[in-house]
Amino acid sequence: MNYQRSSALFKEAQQYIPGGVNSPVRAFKAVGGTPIFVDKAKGAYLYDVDGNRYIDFIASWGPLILGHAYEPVLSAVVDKAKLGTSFGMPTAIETELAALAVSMVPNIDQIRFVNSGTEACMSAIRLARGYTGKDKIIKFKGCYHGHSDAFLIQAGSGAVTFGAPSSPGVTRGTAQDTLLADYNDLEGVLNLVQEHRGELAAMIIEPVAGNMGCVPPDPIFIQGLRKICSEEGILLVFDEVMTGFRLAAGGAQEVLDVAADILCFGKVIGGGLPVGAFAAKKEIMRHLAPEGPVYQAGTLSGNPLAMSAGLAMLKALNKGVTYKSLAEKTAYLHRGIQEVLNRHNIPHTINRVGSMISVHFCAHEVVDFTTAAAGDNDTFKKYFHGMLSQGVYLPPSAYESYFLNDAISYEDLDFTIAALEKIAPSLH
Ligand code: HOZ
Repeated sequence: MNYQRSSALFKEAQQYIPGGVNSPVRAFKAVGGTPIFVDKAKGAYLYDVDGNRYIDFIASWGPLILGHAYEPVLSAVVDKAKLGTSFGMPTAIETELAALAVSMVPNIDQIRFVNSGTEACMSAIRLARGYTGKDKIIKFKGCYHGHSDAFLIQAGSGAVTFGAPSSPGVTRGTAQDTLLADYNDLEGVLNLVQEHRGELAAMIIEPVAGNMGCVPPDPIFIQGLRKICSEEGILLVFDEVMTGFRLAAGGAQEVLDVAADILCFGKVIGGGLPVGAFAAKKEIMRHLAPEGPVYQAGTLSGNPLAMSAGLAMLKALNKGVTYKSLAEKTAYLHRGIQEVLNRHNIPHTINRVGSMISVHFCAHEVVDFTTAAAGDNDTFKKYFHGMLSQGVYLPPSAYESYFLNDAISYEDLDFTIAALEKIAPSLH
């Protein structure tokens, strides 16, 4: 494939934008080479500025569940834009989307819209602290909850990909209020809770992790967290930025049958536009300004274009048919990849939940950050570039989950599996 125009654009971008990108994972640093610059996308396919076509397995990191440039979302945004793009005043569509989200997600009465998943998680923790009057939180190693200070401690995603899981710039004071536990280690959480009894406001977790690859929770672990939080008066916060409206209409809570106290959303709830949200029962949400004292605000929050995209997306997903089809396609991909890698004797572990899946180049199970980090990154690099050269776009980091979209057809999946068959000999 020819990446000439992408290379030229990347060079120019680096002059004006740090690292040439507006979010680190995009820079391809973990896999080497030049990031491809997107020209356009439709359905399952991305087209770069050099005219190459790729089957897209990241779907803008999750939100495009029904594929790129999905018609109902497009027309909703275009129609809305003609009526004005931002007011900083209330609009009816905010309530419409809020009511629909509340009807789809278990265990919430109210929702507040913000502009990104980062904002959602940051605000959720402030609310939890304001509600409980406690300062400390527990987060899990390898989980990523956006880039606000309290979470950039042993974070996953780009933070770990670029060797800064605990970022400079986060003060010692902030860091000491974030306690760390291992994903899927209930015993470790119990010890931490005992050690800090009476100090903990919240426990925040990706109920299915997607920022150390895809890592499912052990049912005993996730149910155990619920029990500990209820017994100790700690709020359980599910970061459903990736899983919300993707794994099921009711997100991970529905799939895992575990109730959280505060839910964080992003990506999907904006149909691919910049939206985040956090939600809980009234008893908790009434502590939020202007009703209560916990402050949170934003001029672009509830932006009409973003709300219209989110509303069109959730209406489509609420019909419920997509989830079965997506899970079946993802299972088909899983089997196909597994067969090829087995045939070529390439050690691997594949994790999958619904339409989230990741391939780890190791022979052991991947259940937490330590086991995810022990994958063979050299093989991953060859795999990523090999697939890219065949027209398959995968996450450019071993620490990210793939997200399938329902525009991907079985022909696309066969093409992807055949691409892997072609490059498999080079993975040794
Ligand atoms: N943190 C995102 C994936 N987990 C990547 C965002 C981006 O680079 O667009």
